[in-house]
Amino acid sequence: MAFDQPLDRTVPSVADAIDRERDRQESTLGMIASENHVSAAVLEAQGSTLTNKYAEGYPGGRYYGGCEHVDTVEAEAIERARDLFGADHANVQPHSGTQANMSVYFAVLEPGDRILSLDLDHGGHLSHGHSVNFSGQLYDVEQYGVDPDTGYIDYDELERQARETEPAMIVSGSSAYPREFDYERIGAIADAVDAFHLADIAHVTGLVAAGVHASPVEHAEFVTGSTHKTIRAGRGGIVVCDAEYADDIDSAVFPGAQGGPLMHNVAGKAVGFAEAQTDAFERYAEQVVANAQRLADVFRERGLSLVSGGTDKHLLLVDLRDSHPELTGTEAESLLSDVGVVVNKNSVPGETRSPMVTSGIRVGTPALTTRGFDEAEMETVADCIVDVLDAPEDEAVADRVASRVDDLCETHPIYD
Ligand code: DSN
Repeated sequence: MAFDQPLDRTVPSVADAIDRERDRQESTLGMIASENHVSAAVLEAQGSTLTNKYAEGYPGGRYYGGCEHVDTVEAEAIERARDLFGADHANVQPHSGTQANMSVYFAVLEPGDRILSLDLDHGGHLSHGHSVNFSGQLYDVEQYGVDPDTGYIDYDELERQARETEPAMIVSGSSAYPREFDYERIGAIADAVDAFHLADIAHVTGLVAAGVHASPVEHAEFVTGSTHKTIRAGRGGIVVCDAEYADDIDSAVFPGAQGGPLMHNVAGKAVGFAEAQTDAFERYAEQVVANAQRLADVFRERGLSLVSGGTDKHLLLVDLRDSHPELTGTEAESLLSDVGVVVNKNSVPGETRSPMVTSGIRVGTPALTTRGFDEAEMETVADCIVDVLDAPEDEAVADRVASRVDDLCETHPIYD
């Protein structure tokens, strides 16, 4: 196998799968709230020779020679992250949001310490202490939730739980909670019980960077995020923190939780962060939220129940139990996939079905907004979704919606 041959000659099966995945992304409406499309520049950085380089350590202090160029890249990613989030310190090496969270836990907690975090069924994340994740196995986890009547976090109850359980850390942040967190209130509760506050902004990293979502940086010792959701910097994670914890976090990321950083991904972050510092990105982030709110308006008008009644950000959580009790989340996901609308099934507060079945779907706008969709087009998309859910066995409806989806995809190419 010649070293310098293109992929389609050396391993055509993989080349073909990559081509087909690109076609799939171009020819469907990607509405998984945690997904997005990175720029050609980020793709170029991530597909570069930086993947060949070992760089354990940090810029200016590595355990390997030949790091002068990756040092430049990482230093730039760090500076751009500090600027975007107004933070004293940034570590751009975590391979994912989960490993960013792991690093924060390792930095300041001992095994057995107590974490107070949002329940998974109420929108939380596995790495916030779920029993199947290292976080639930190493730490003693208490969970807070949303008010069953409003769908909003019950901060009075959270405060009561914090005072009663005296956690070492309170985690704010979520995967499927459609409202802004009151970071100031959680920070004050954490201070009152002498706990650390970790704000995991994985889903809203880009919205916080653009200033269209509240920032937790003033109210949390640690802020973690992923870099491939609402910010388009390629797959990875990040930690920002106060200066006093900089050394602890750096040691916890490397050598504590990880070995060599993925320098091609760090380069993707540097490029994506540069893009996020532009006015165009701020307009993008505003449009993400406007699109989600328009989607919510149409869903409500057409009778869907939304957890908390709507959204402050990029995602909606549709509770199908009232409007479509005959449909599970899995069935809704599958029906929509059949017409080219890609969403994910999702547990809802008070869930009675398994995580593989669920009673809800989560719908997000970051990727469609990257393709240039505006509110008027979101109305069309919303109608397409509800038409299919309302008539799951009507082939004429499915054909009409699939054709409309094709039109929308053709008029909104991603990379072409
Ligand atoms: N699995 C991601 C999501 O879809 O929200 C979070 O890590």
